Amino acid sequence: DSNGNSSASESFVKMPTIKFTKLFINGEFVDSVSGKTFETIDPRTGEVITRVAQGDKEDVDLAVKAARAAFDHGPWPRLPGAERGKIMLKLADLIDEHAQEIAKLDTVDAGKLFSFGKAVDIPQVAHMLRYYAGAADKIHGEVLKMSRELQAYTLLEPIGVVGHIIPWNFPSTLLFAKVAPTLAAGCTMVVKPAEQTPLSALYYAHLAKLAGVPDGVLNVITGFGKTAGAALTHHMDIDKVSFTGSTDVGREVMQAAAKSNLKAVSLELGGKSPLLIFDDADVDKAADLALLGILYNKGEICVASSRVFVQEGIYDELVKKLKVKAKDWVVGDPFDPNVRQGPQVDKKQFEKILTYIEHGKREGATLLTGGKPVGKKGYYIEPTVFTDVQDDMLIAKDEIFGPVMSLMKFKTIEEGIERANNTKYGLAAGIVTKNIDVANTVSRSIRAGIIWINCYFAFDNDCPYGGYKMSGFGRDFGLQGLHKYLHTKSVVTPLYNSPW
Ligand code: TXE
Repeated sequence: DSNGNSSASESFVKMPTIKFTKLFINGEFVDSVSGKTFETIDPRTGEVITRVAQGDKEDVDLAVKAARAAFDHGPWPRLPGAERGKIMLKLADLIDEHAQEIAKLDTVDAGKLFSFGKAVDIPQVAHMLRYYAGAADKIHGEVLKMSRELQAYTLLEPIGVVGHIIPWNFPSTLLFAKVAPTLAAGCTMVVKPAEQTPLSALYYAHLAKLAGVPDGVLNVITGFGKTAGAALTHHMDIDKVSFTGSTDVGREVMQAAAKSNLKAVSLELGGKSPLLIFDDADVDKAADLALLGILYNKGEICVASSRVFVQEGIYDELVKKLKVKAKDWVVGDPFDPNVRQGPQVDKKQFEKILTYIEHGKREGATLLTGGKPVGKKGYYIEPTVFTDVQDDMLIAKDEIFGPVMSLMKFKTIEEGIERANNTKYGLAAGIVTKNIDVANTVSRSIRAGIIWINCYFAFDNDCPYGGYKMSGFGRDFGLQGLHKYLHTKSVVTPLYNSPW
């Protein structure tokens, strides 16, 4: 049925109808210039879902040309903000209407929980469009009080043609965290979804056209990072690249920008986020939070709480709880409403995670629970918890991006802060305590872009979000997520008839 309760209805099909598999350029679905296609795989089974057009440099050139023309001569940047907002609101309504079909696409492409996608992720995308639609007619500069006899004001102008490079872990949310503010700002864009999850972006392109987004404003090039992605970052006619993905590729994106036209860059990269649980915490709740922090979206989330620091007074009790609760965490078909964890996105990610688990064992950490694949088919991994983890072990330092928790013991607040900050990353952190002084001290001492006190992943679209240190720079979401697609222009004129 429409809730995805397959047991309640025979008619619910655990597979979307695939309608769009071609590149979307200048308002049309087209084959790639080379005619090449690539497979997109269902991580539940390892089987091919469909083949999708494989875009490369020539296709990116065509898409950038369309986006450039739409920016330089088209209506989009010139429309009153409220008119852009109206079209965005229409797109939001269409997305709500199609939520079930889109959620299915992300489930078979990425292994994401269907019921969650339908009830949370896709509605969040619609809400994001409404949030930025409401801002589209409130983009204005300021009047400056100059010390000399000058009058000056600032104009906020769209930055131009934007290239968006999207990862596979949140194919919808992370796509619209970029697309929605770019639309509101009056920019035009070329989007490259991840090769693992190309399907929903194409579906959204179709809905954008239906909503009235003019041709050339939103183009989608499906394809690989080293070809289509790199063509965007090296392009001479793109004004900004907004990237979410691995830290290694983030470095390449900056190099490409530097070597080409010095396009603006924003990067949202990896993390190794700490969760600090203090002695005064409710142990049961803290255990739930710690598990959610690492197992939500199968650990494929850049803000996952992959390093859990527990104060010594409650360490043993927490370990006991985690062992029981991790066993109750249901892994299986992401269409099943009782399942809490679907398959990892692909074979590469699956193998990477299992390799890290082997490292953890070899380095001397204690495997409390999990550690093995689930079933014989697909890319499922047991919720895995390591105790006795040392800060210098690989599993405590690298982003694993899977359902693998590292548990560490600490004594004092100072020690907790120091060890939590002992990482090259700085994306998120969590604190569990009833002591407000401890919460305030820790939240101001951790170098990370978002801090959760007595919660984890608590989030809404108006909350800016991004990295410190090697987790990148620039913020997605919130009004900061809009301003990164705007230029500030100062306009100055003499106040009186002065002899300038
Ligand atoms: O990421 P890539 P991968 C981390 C996570 C994961 C690891 C590897 O630790 O295990 O990265 O994942 C495009 N020029 N995160 O290999 O390669 C690519 O096509 C331009 C954290 O899948 O960074 C895709 O669209 N683009 C992260 C996007 O970059 C390139 C989310 C991300 O892929 C490119 C994902 C190139 N040279 C992975 N190479 C987060 N911050 O949430 C690849 N791409």
